[in-house]
Amino acid sequence: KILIIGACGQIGTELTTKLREIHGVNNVIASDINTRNLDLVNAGPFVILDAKNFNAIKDCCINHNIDTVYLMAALLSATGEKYPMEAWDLNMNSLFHVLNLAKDRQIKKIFWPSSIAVFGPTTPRENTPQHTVCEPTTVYGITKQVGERWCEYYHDIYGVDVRSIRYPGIISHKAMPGGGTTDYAVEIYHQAIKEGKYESFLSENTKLPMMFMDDAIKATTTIMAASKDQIKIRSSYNLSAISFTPNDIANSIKEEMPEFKISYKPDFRQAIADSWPSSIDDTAARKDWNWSHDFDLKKMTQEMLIQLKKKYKA
Ligand code: VAH
Repeated sequence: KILIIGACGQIGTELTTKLREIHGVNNVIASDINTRNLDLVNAGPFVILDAKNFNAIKDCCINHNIDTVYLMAALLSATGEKYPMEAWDLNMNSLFHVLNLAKDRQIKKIFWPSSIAVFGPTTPRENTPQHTVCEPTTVYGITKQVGERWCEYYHDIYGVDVRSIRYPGIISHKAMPGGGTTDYAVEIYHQAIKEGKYESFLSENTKLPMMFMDDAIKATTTIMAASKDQIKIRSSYNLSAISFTPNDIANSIKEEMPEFKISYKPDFRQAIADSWPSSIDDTAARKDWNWSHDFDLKKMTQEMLIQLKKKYKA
């Protein structure tokens, strides 16, 4: 059976739904530190689980006959800068717990998300290669860079089947993101519907790698369904779909809502965004396990506005 740790988060929420569609509701145990998403809690098996508690995770895996874990709990880039030691504690110890359970053969397979945050100001910014300089300047990015090193080590030394992808910024309408730097690209759609305007905390020409949630979920289920010999990279795969600036996303909204207005007031997250690449080379993922994205900016904007109009008009 499958355990999702951090199931109530932005990705966890949609990953849980998709995995239940694929594997059957009762074969996917959702878990989080609290019951902040009641729809999810009531949609299938759910347990309260602290990702920092090794014995709690181990007992959960034994009690529910878990063989695969998706570890989706983490403090993201903006929150990590406010609470560095908490971000290190949660992001690293939760990973060690599941890696050690796999080393002890308590579980068989792990998915662990990395991020474009592993790259830093000295990384080539355009079409960032799979293997390149990674000198992250955020706590979150440091935890993801070190986490990748440990994933590769546990695979090479202990034969642990852990798989990982470097998510770009992810845009979705079902669950809000929590404390990221790319969150502006989610908030803008909500504000467009509610207020017809949005004040962006990133400057208008801040180009970042982004992806619609459906593509992120597709990549996650695809890499986990691939055969072991297809997975050539055991640190984490670059993954890419679209790259855009706040100005680009505002223009794509104006095509659907001509009266929409955007303004700019960069805050502390601008420095985080400036340390990240503008676009990513994901040739390896496309070659090794047939990755391809479906949503471009126009299609994503249309889908986001349709779904959010339903949500706010409901
Ligand atoms: C963040 N959404 O902003 C996350 C992600 C690449 C960005 O890691 O921190």
